[in-house]
Amino acid sequence: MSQTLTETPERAGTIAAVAAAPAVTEERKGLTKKEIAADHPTWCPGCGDFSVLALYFKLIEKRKMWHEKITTVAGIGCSSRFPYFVQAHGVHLIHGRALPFASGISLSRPDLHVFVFGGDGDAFSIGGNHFNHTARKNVKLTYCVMDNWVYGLTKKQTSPTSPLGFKSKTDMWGAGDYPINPMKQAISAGATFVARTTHTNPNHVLQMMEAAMDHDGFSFIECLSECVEFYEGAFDASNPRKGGVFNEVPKNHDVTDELAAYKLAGEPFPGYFGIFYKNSKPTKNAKEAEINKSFQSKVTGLKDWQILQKNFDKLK
Ligand SMILES: Cc1ncc(C[n+]2csc(CCOP(=O)(O)OP(=O)(O)O)c2C)c(N)n1
Ligand code: SF4
Ligand SMILES: [Mg+2]
Repeated sequence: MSQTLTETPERAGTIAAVAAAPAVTEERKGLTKKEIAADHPTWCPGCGDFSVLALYFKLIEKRKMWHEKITTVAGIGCSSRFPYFVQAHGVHLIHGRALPFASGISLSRPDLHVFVFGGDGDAFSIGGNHFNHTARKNVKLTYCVMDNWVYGLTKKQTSPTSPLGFKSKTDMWGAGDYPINPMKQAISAGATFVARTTHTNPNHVLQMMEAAMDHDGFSFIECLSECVEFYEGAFDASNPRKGGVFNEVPKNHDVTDELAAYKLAGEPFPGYFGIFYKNSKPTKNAKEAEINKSFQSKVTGLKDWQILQKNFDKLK
């Protein structure tokens, strides 16, 4: 015969002991890198994605986030393997669909800050549609695109950010399609925080991640992240250690000036690094919360099935 757990004397004893235990008053310590790191990343040695992951760990440590508050979502690609390597809640979703899934988490769990990581292919090819719509809806989450100007996982195809003339398995004679400009696209789609950084400048990446996390709205970071296997040297011109230049956004740039941000985004490579655009407008989260509140006030005291029935009745 089956017996419920509470019927056993041992279980009853445990429940009583837990109830009698004094409240834990000790302040909770932040996580260490060892506690956040999961599997060993399967990226190629030297891949830029390693730095981005290391800086995400730093952010978690610095901001004292605990396991149950960390949510990392990604699509498909080398960069999108990200959640596997973080010892916390995470989703490795289907190609290009990370943002709608992450939006659902963000809207239903206001106590979390959702981070989405992914590649240029995932973000701007198959997921291009979702990128525009999540930006315009101003869903509160941070989207960090690890842009390597190529499809890495599938071994070198032209991506939407590959420059003209880039030779790949899909463009043996060189890419002929004009690349998109992720910064321009983010600004024009309505993102309320738009920043650019590069994996070769760790302090800067962390700074951008922190600012993005603190932003109440859709925050987008384009993080250059070199694919050493299929696009070696792509970003040398932005790396002072390789003879390039790392120019920060000019101090007098007004981040609330959309047109100025757009112009900054149009500068030829290596361009500028930092926050291009930041503005404040009501988030999808705040609007939905308002709708829920007003709806709930109309159905107080009703059971779930009665609310559903009321809705169905309206459709008749
Ligand atoms: C529906 C679908 N189409 C195509 C693929 C094959 N595919 C897997 S990853 C990828 C591109 C990944 O490129 P990117 O997002 O730039 O990531 P990277 O590997 O460069 O980090 C493609 C085309 C797939 N997995 N699913
Ligand atoms: S193929 Fe490129 S993007 Fe993928 S892990 Fe290797 S270096 Fe990184
Ligand atoms: Mg890529």
